This record gives sequence, structure tokens and C-alpha cells, in this order.
Amino acid sequence: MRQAGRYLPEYGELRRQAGSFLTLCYTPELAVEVTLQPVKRFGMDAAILFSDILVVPDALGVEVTFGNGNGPCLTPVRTLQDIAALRPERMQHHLAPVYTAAERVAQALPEGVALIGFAGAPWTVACYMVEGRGGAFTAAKLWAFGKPEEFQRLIDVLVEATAEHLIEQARRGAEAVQLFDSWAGILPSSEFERWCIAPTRSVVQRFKAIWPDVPVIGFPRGTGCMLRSYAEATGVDAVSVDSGVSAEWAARELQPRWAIQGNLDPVYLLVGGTELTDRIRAILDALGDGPFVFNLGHGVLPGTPPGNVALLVEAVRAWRPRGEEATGR
Ligand code: 1CP
Repeated sequence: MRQAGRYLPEYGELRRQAGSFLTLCYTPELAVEVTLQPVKRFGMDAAILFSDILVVPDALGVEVTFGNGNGPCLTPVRTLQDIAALRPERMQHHLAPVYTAAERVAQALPEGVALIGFAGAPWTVACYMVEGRGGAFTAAKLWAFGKPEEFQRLIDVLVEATAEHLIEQARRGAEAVQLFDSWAGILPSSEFERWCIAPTRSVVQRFKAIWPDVPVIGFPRGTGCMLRSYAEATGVDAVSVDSGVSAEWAARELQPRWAIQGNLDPVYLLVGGTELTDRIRAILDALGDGPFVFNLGHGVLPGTPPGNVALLVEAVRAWRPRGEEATGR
């Protein structure tokens, strides 16, 4: 969840050196270094490849820019002609530096530290492509609900591109992949199956056909009680849960069948102190006995004191399952 990035001073330096965010993503030496920065500083168990979900539309030929400090800006895709103009055949060439970075990170990571690859889920990437920027994504919803057969064509392109992107990251050394559906939560329940579940299932099926043993983590942010049907219907191996779901609910409803990742609210990393460590322990008490990846419920916020991330890692490492506290295992 953005464990690299703006809260680390060493990131700011490389970001300035690169000039633009996308140059940072597409320059393997820099992307490798940024990926490794948090691992070197804090000793996490996994690195997430430094890239962005919007490199896929960029590779498809949509112009994507990131202004300094502002969100992304894309040339909007609004018509069937715009969809027909997308260029899936450019993917491999355009994203070659991302794959080179993945390969080098996989080689550089210490033994026992995993590399996680990722992509945006089709719905979330389509939201940015149609809208042209972040926000309420009303234009994307309008197209999806009003002319579903047209919008489906964009989703179909993204299903193929996303699967291809994940398959290649696994080939270059990613040991797990995560699908970020950051805007799944803006879908009404009546549209959830069509635009969140079905495309995700198609991506997972394509990926699993090539990499049956590489775990897929799904993150349909903000979807609360829909998480269970999401996990059942998509075929993901693990579910990343945001902070809106209680750790106890996830332990009861999801963890018997799926590994869980989450779910600390990133604002606790701004708060720090015992408020932070108490919350970490509560999450671990609920989920730590089963298959669980401790993580945030969303990305690290700019302005997070790096010392609080160090405190988090220390608190997670110090935690012991009930009954084993005294054994020092
Ligand atoms: O230097 C800068 O100013 C750029 C800030 C930044 C960073 C550090 C952006 C722009 N993207 C990233 C990296 C990033 N994005 C990673 C890297 C690996 C890591 O976690 O360390 C990952 C996994 C992402 C994924 C991503 N990008 C998502 C899904 C996760 C989420 O946060 O919900 C989304 C929605 C994006 C789009 C995006 N890229 C950048 C921004 C600021 C945004 C969000 C725009 C918005 O608010 O709508």
C-alpha cells in the first residue's frame, strides 16, 4: 500500500532526479532503487514493485501525466472510436522497463523477502480512463450504466491487458500479484457483479492458466459486506481489506477460506504512539493466528513520519499468538 513514496525523503530525491513520476516508473535503475528503499529502511517481508496502475492505459496509447502533487491526468476515452484507437499490441514494448525493474528487484531482494507485482482492476482503470482524472467518476458510471454494451468493450480490452501485465510480472519474478480495485466501492450492488466481479474473475482465470501457483490478492476497496461474494466468485487467493471492515468480521467471514491482508487505517501512522501500537495489536489479535499479511487498509499518506512506520514494523514483529507470549517463539 504505497510503502514507497512521498513520505520518504530518499524518494523525494530520486523523484526530483527523474523529473516526472512516469520517468521514475520507466527508468529501471530508479524504479528498482525506490522499490527497495522502504525494505532497506524498515525490513518489510515483501516489496511491492514501484510502478502505477495507470502505466497500463499509458501503454495502450492514452496520454497520461502526473502533475507535481496533483493527481493523474489522462486524455479521456469517451467513445467507441476512442476504444478502437487503443493499442494493446504496444503493451510489451512500452512496459519493458517495468518488467526489467521487476526482474532486477527480484534478484536484489534478500532471501525470504517476496516481490509483489500489481495492476489496477479493469473497473478502476476504466474509471480513470473515462473520467480523465480522479474524482467521483460520474462519466464512467454514466457510460457503464447507460450504454453497458459499449462500456463492456473497454472492459474487455482492459481484461486482456491487465492479465498480460500480471503474467509478465510473474514471469520476471513477482511471487504474488495484487489487483487494486480502488473504486469498486462506488458501484451500486446491482452493478457490482458485472463491473467488479466478472472482469476480475476473467483476469484471475487468464493469470491462473499460466501461473496456477502464484497467489492473487484482490483489493476491492470500500465494498464491505460484498467482500465474501467477491472472494467466492473471482477465484482470488487472498483478500485485502480496507479499514471499513472490522478485523473480527474478516477473521470470521473470510479467513477460514482466504488469506487476509490489511487493515490498519493509514491515519494511525500519522497519529503514532500507543494509539498506533494498540490498534496494531488489536488487528493481530483478531487475524494473526490464521493466514494473514499485516498491511494498511489503504496507501501510506504523504507526511507520515517514517519513525512511525519503523514503530509499526517493530510492533508487528513483537506480537505473539495468544498462549505463546511467554515462550518467546
Ligand atoms: O511522486 C508522486 O507525486 C506520485 C505519487 C504516486 C506514487 C508514489 C502515484 C501517483 N503513484 C505512486 C505509486 C503507486 N501507485 C504504487 C507503488 C508501489 C508502492 O505501494 O510502494 C502503487 C501500488 C500504486 C497504485 C495506485 N495508483 C492505485 C491503487 C491503490 C490506491 O491507492 O487506491 C491508484 C488508484 C493509483 C492512481 C494514482 N497514482 C498516483 C496517484 C496520486 C493516484 C491516485 C489518484 C486519485 O486520488 O484518484
